[in-house]
Amino acid sequence: MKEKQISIIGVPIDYGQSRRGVDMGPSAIRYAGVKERLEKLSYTVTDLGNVSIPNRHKKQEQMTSKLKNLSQVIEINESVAKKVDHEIEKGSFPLIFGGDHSLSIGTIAGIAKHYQRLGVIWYDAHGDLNTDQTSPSGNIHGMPLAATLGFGHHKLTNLYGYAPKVKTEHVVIIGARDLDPGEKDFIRKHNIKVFTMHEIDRLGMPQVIEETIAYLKERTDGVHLSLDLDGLDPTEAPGVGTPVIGGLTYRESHLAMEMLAEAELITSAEFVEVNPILDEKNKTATLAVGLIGSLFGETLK
Ligand code: B3U
Ligand code: MN
Ligand code: MN
Repeated sequence: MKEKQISIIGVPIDYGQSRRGVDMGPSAIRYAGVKERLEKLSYTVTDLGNVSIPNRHKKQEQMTSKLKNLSQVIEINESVAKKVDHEIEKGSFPLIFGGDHSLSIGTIAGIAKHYQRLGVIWYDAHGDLNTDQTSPSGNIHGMPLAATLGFGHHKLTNLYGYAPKVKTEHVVIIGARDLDPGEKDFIRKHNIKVFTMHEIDRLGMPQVIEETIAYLKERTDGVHLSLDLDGLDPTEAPGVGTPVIGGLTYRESHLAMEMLAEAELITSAEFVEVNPILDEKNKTATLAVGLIGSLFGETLK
């Protein structure tokens, strides 16, 4: 990591999906000692607290579209974008904790305006490439990557006043194993670079990350890591809303983070979908903090 300043931003959003408890993810990650862990690596860490979340009871969503809680998701992500934008302006590395994955619409909106060609690594069991047309659930956490690439509901794609944020050829998905039919069509049509579990099993994580680094290094001028904890296997990360069997291991994931640290590729990052209510003794948040340590060079120092 080139920046020695890290700004932590919590986004306790749960409006992008249907299971309660993911709003406590940022607290769980803080409780697992993330700030101290990074300070030990001699970073200056500022915890900016949480972005404020509109009350569920005060503001009942009228179902104007099939997207669930659209107005709340928009409102929250506008403030996420603003906050992240401001921290990059100050020269700090934004490190965001979720909350459900719909928050990426806001983080990437705030980040991408600082780059000509922002790259994104999407570490996830899912593609999050649904649109309002293809979504089987209406849950916006299944749509943030599509929205970032300029596809889907115009209020999502145009968040923070511009679209698209990222080009389809600047994305690498790692760990996918639960893709909907519309997402598979999207991947084929736009030729998105995806390492499914099939490819990871065949090639091994070292080659997958080497290829990812080479691919993004030659095309992009900054890389955002969006890590959904459900990319990992549910035995190691049980505290997630939509676990999918057959995921990435603890060791593969640490190796991935260490290789990214060595390559000095990552310019912003988020760790999302931690749900402490579904967890076992804060195992998933503790795992997230371990991965953050590796991403910031713990094993190199
Ligand atoms: N693809 C499904 C399920 C899903 C997406 N992201 C998560 N689950 N975490 C959907 O609802 O779009
Ligand atoms: Mn996701
Ligand atoms: Mn996921």
